[in-house]
Amino acid sequence: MKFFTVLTLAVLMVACVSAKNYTIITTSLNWHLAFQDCEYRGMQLATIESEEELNAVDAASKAAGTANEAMWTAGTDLAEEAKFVWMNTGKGFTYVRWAANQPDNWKDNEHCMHLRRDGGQLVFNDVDCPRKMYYICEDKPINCDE
Ligand SMILES: [Ca+2]
Repeated sequence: MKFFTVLTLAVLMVACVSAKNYTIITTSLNWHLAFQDCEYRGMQLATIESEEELNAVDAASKAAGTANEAMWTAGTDLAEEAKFVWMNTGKGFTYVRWAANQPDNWKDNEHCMHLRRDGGQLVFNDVDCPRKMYYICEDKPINCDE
């Protein structure tokens, strides 16, 4: 009995750290509507917290046939200029791959973070939040505390 309890806990712990499942949504929306739509779908706008996760997004965008499209993530510095956080976790960026000379807050009006492809590689850039583009939803995290 104890063995199975330990086994079950081990399985749950693996589930808690399992790779995120990213879905590319090929409807062009502004950042707030993209955030809202991922929630409506039972997911959340994507967070990218490691190179492995960026690689997973890269694979998902290629699989979706949208490799060269810009895509919203949940990154934003709307609340505090130059302090980028993931809106759905409240956490600061732990991994970044900014495009050259980004973030530049161009015209003092760029507060939402998207991914674009520079030289074949997905990179981060800050752009104006009302801009419409594709976006990435991810499965909501499993609550490991329950
Ligand atoms: Ca920018």
